[in-house]
Order: sequence, then C-alpha cells, then structure tokens
Amino acid sequence: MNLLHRLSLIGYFFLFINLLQAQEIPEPVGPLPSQRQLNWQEMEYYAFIHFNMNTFTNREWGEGGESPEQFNPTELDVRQWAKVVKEAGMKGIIITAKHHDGFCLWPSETTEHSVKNSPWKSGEGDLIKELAEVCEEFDLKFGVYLSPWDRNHAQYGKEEYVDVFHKQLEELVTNYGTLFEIWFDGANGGTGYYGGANENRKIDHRSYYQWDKVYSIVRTHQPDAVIFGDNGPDIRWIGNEEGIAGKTNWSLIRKAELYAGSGKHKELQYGHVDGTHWVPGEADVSIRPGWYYHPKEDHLVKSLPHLLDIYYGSVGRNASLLLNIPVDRRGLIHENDVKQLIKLREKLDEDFENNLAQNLEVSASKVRNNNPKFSAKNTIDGKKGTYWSPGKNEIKSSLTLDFGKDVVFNRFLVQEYIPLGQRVKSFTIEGLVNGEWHEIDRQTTIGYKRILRFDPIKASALRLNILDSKSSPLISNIEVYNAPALLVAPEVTRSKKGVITLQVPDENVHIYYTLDGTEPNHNSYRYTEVIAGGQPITLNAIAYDPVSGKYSESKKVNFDIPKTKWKVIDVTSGDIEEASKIIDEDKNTWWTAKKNKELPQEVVVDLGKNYLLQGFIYQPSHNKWSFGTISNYVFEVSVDNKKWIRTASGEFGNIRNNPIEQKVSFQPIKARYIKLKSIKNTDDSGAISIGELSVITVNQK
Ligand code: FUL
Repeated sequence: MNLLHRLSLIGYFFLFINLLQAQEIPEPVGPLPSQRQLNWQEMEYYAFIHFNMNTFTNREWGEGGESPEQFNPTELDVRQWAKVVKEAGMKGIIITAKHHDGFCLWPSETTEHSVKNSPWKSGEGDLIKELAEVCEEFDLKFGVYLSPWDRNHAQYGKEEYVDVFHKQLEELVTNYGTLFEIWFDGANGGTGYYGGANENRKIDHRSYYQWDKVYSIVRTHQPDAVIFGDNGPDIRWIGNEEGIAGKTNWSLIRKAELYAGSGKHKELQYGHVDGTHWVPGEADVSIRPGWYYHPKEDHLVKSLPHLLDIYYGSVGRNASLLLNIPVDRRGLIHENDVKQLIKLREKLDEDFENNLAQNLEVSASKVRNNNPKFSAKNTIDGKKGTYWSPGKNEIKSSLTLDFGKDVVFNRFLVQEYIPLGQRVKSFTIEGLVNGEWHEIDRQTTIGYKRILRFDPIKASALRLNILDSKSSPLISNIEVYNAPALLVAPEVTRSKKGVITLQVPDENVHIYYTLDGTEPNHNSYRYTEVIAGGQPITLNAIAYDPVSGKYSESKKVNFDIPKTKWKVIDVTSGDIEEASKIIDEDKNTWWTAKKNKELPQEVVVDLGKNYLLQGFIYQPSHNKWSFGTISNYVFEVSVDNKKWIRTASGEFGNIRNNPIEQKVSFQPIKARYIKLKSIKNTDDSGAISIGELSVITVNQK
C-alpha cells in the first residue's frame, strides 16, 4: 500500500466517524435562525427611546416644517438614561435617530435639519455619538431607528431622496461603533412639509427605498446587526403597539405576504406554521400612551400589573420586548417612568428568584438512541447548548420532573433548542397531586422561550407532554417557580347604580376594607361581594397576601351621592344620549360636544332631587385622542332649571399638561340642576369635552 493509498483510507475512516456523529445530531427543521438572530433573541428585553423634535413640539408625528431651533433640551443626560435602563435589567437601547419629521439627532452631512443647527450645545452636539459611548460604558447594546419616511425633505418621493436616505444610513452604520439593531418603520408617505411644498406624496413602500441596497449597506458595515421591518428581514413587527405577542407564536412567516401595509396584523402576531423565513417577533410598546413625551401623560405611566402582562405576553410568548421610554424635554427619563421601570424589575426578580427545577430527578418517555447526550437531565443543567430529544420519529413524548415532595408552583418556563428550528405545535403540563395527574395548562407553540402563569398548584411532580411537533421536539431548558402574589392596591369602582366593586389582578390575594376612614388590615371587613354604595361613603381598601402576610398600599376613595337618578338634560351641541357618559362613573369613557362650534358650550345635569352642594369635580378625558378639555369654566346651579346661580368660575391651572381630576369648592347651596360651561379650552377645537362630572355634597368631607 503506498502512502497515498494509506492517507486516503485514513481520510475515509474519519469521514465515516464524522458521518456517525452527524447521525447523532437531530435533523434540522427549517427555516433556521442565523447567528445574528440567535444573539438578538437572547437579549429578550431592551429599551426604545423616542426623543427627538416631537418631544419639543408636543406631537407624535411632526410635519417636517419644524425649526431646528425648537430642539433644545436643558438638562440632557444620557448617563441617566443608561443608568435607568441598566437598573431596569434591559439589555440595550434603540433611539429614534430620525423620525418621520426628518430631524436628525446627529450632524448628518445630508441635511441642515439636524442638531447642528439647534441651540443644543450651540450646534456642536451629536446625540447618537453620546449615546453610543455611554452604552458602551454601561455594557448596553445600541441600535438606531431611522425613519424611511421624511416629511422634511424637499426631494421625498423622488429618486434623489433615496440616495439621501442611503447616505444617512451609511453615516449611522459607519460612525457609531457596533450596532445590534437597525429599526425601519412601516409608516410611509402621506402629507408633509417637504421643503415647503406642503403636499401629499405617495410612494410604493416595496420598491421606492431600494431595500436590497439598504440591507447591503447594513450587512457590509454591521454584519451582526439585525434589521427590523414589518416583515423583517431579520425581525418582524408583532402586529400591534400593545407589546403583546400571540399565544401561538411561530418565529416563521410567509414573508412575501406580510409586507408593510399588508394589514395582516393578526398573522404578524401569530406567525405562520409553514413560514418560508425565520423572522421572529419583536413586541414594541410605550410605557405611556404616546411614544413621545407629553406632560399631560405624566400620570398615565402604565401600572405594574399592566407592565407584567406585557412582559409575560411578549418575552413569555417567544417574542422580545422593546419597551419605549419617552425622554422628556429636559432630556431626562421622567421620575414617574423610572419608578415603574424599577417596580417591574423588582417584581420580575421576585417572580424568577428561586428555580424549583434544580437538582431533581428528571425522566423522559424516550431518549434518542438512549444516548446520554440527549438525556432529559439536559433540560435542567443550565446550559443552553444541551437539550432533551426523545428521538427521530418520536413526536408524542413526555418528560417528568420529580420534586420528591409536594411543592407549590405557579410559573413554568420552557425553551426549545432553536438553532435546529422551531418545532413544538402543542403541549400540556400536568401536576401530580395525591398520586393523580392534573392538567395545569394546554398551549400551542414554545419557540425560544415560553412562560406560563397559572394559579399556584401543590404537586409532587410536573409532567410536560408534547402532543404535536414538526419533528422530534428538542427541549433545552425548563424552569419552575412559585412567584409571590402580586400585591397592588385594589381598584375601586362604583357603578351608576351605586354598587361598589373592588378588584385586584391576583386572585389569591384577599381584599379588606374599612368604611370609617381608618387604615384597613386583615381584621377589617373582608371583601367577598359587591358593596352597596347608595349613600355617600368613604372606602379604604387594601390587598393582603395570606401566604406572605404582606400588604399592598391602601386605596382611599370618597364616594359622594350615587348618580342613579342623574340625567343629562341639555347640551349646546352634540349627542345628548352620548352625553350620559359624563355621569356613568367610568373615567375611561368620555363625551364631547361638536368641534368647531364657538365657545361657550355647556351641559346641564338633573340630579333627580335637591341636595346641599358645596363643590363639583371635573375629570377631563384621558383618552389620547381627546380634545376640548376645559381650561376656563363657569359652574351654575338651580333648583328649578330656570333661575341659575353662578357658584364658581375660573381656570383649571396646568390642565393641558396635567389633565387630572379638578375639584372646585363653593359656599353650600341647595340645588337640583347643575350646569358646567366651557369658556375656553386647551385647544382651538371649540368643543367641550368631559370624562366624568361629579358633585361634592355637604355630607362628604
Ligand atoms: C410607528 C411610528 O409611526 C410611531 O410614531 C412610532 O415611532 C412607532 C414605534 O412606530 O409606526
């Protein structure tokens, strides 16, 4: 045997060994994620920052004709942003480098419409640079939002602008270090300033921007960055701006069908089981109603229960969470937002503090070739590269965690080994209670990560049953937790009929209340059914966790006379039936008179009988589209709906920025009819609008 011969035999031998090993690796089920998508997926939770011209003009979409002079933060401090984001446990920041109004937060060479012509740092500032540097320092990843639509640019809609857009992108991807994500918005074309033309310009989103070129600019300079667009190419929109992914959520889509503007929002939310491309979902949502900062939303930062629903509805459903924080006009994250971000962090840390699926006996119905490499134990070894595989043709399969004693749990976290594809189509989990299996939950997809929340169950074992899968399931990780109860002050509402309801998000929490103004505790009345609130009443309620013995903050509400017999009997304009929304005891509904009617406009309410009145309460609408909020008012009362007496008039100071409940007192007076008149409002709509109108009677403090 000559040397050549011998070498080739050795070669065959190694090839044979390789083949054997290859057989051991489960067959991939495509489409598969790229490495950059895998890296991105592990980030899970990161911040969006909407901060740009709109922050200063108090708008959501600027027209493009704004002056750079208007961009003038007084205390801008990107270190504060990074510190807050880091403390909130987020992994990176994506900033609106340019929004639809075209203003650039970096001194772009392509336009005069940028920070270089603003008073901020005398035109010497570069916000993208500052933020990129601070992210690096805080070990946060950094990404940019670049709006393709540009309502400032004179050439928008023409070929020339596309070059400008590409150039802007090039500036961003070459000058600011490593970027993890480039965000292209789907809103495109329409009316705008366009260099003074002030007209409507339509483009074809699919062809106008030359996406192939756009992607190649990104890939050339930032090969590791994922590109977000409605249907990808790397990351897709989740189909809503509520931050909620579908319970079924495939990381696959039939890409060609879900282009920007296709209107297939539900499909974006769920993905497609038979998708042609791997394009996982990113759930974007703002911590306030608007994406940009508006002082009037300072009291509307999302509550902890809402933020938790968002987290579990996104990260818990195979999506990532891009939570927006609108930086304010000072150039700081507002203290109210900071508070909620930290509350969310603390609660998540508490929920996932103690993994009960550790050092346990794990067994599986089958293990691929009985090879320990695919053993069930891999699901609790804390390593992301190992997984349990039941075997080539094993679809229906199960895995059991034996706790060895009764344990209580209410969270189940499971992950597929996605480098080889997303497979599981349906599964259940069961708990072994007194020797019998009880179904806890039944769901569809898993993907990168699925987290289930359910009522606490006491069981000695937990079983995961894969019911259907594209091929043998590959489960890489399982965690089990017993999250402490969510303790927040009860929500207190009264119906128009005077029935009071108390609610907490966690059913395992008890509610106690007092009616004498004192602080409640678990010796007070226990709330088990609705409370009759037919009289003025002061209710103080608290939530109590019998397991931990902890209390929430308490909530005190003064209810005046119920509105059972109240009726709106006159309005200057608008629908009088609709106007009953102002006395329906629901702060979320609102009514408005006709726009463009001249002020004053007024409403008259009949209280049904005479009361001794000493004030009224105006709750403006907090709907984000509302208008006609009253800023200057006159309040009158009458016993007969003929002769009216003015009891109060004046201004609701700062109501435009802070549209909270306005209480006005006056000398006690007997009356059955009340009239609220708007003399001036916060906009020029000429309308009057009201969320809720109430009175203060003499009996009530
Ligand atoms: C939308 C934009 O039009 C909004 O202004 C905001 O930037 C949001 C994240 O995307 O489509």
